[in-house]
Amino acid sequence: MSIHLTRQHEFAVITLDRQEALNALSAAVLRELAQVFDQVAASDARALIITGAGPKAFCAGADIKELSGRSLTEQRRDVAFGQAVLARLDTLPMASVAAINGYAFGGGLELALACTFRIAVPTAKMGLPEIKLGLIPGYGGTQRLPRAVGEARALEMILSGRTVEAEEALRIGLVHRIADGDPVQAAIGFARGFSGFGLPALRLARDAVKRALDFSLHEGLNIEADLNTLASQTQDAEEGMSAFMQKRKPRFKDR
Ligand code: DAK
Repeated sequence: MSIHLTRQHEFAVITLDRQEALNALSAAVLRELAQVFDQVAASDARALIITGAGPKAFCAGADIKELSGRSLTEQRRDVAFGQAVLARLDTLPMASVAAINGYAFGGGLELALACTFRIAVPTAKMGLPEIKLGLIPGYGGTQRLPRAVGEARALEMILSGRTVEAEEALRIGLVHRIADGDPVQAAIGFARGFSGFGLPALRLARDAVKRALDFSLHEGLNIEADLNTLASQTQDAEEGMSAFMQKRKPRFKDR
């Protein structure tokens, strides 16, 4: 197994562990990841942390050794499968945090971009270098990077394939924080900033924001109105507002 699923306190932690290939995403790893996401979805974890094993890499991308020599149909099928696996992160009941502990290139950065949040160690190096291989990103990079950092910066990063260091990544909004110490512990600390709230409201808020750029402002506002209405019907909303009025801490039950 190249993927380990563990529990740290109330959090699920996925560790990519193919250190001999800098945790590159082979087809087998992607299949394992899909299964592990299902396990996380069925668990009571308050958030998911994803990291890489070893001192060097979060994930050095798709496994380059597997990328050539396949038919058009096979390539198209595989790229669609990889996209679907990463898109699953948006449908998990809980938010996800990429704890970027080293290199995050190509598919590795795309995995991090598919997470709700990203935290990087000060020495992390990130980029979408596919252009140097005569390729372009295939696991969502051309779509999620501009949503994170804007079209101008995304075009520059993708067309040059250049490496971005942690400080720049923070400045341009590619990562949310730089880890002070162990990246998984930093990600857990970050997740504690939201993990006590009710999962339904967290999920609805994430969905509303994630869908914002897919629609016009008018349509987006309609989506927000619908999701806001859904949130207002939960028991957690009842509890949150009662607790406020009774000047006590709310006890959310994820209902
Ligand atoms: N795939 C396979 N093996 C990799 C790898 C990768 N992405 N990255 C590193 N490795 C392997 C190396 O080959 C080496 O193995 P051995 O030669 O020792 O057997 C081992 O990991 C250690 O790597 P290095 O010796 O190179 O380590 P360094 O510290 O010197 O350099 C590095 C670290 C991260 C700078 C370097 O390894 C590197 O540049 N790696 C490649 C990074 C990269 O270009 N990543 C983007 C991959 S492209 C598609 C689906 C998806 C995609 C495209 C198409 N379809 C289904 C159509 C997406 C593509 C990508 O993600």
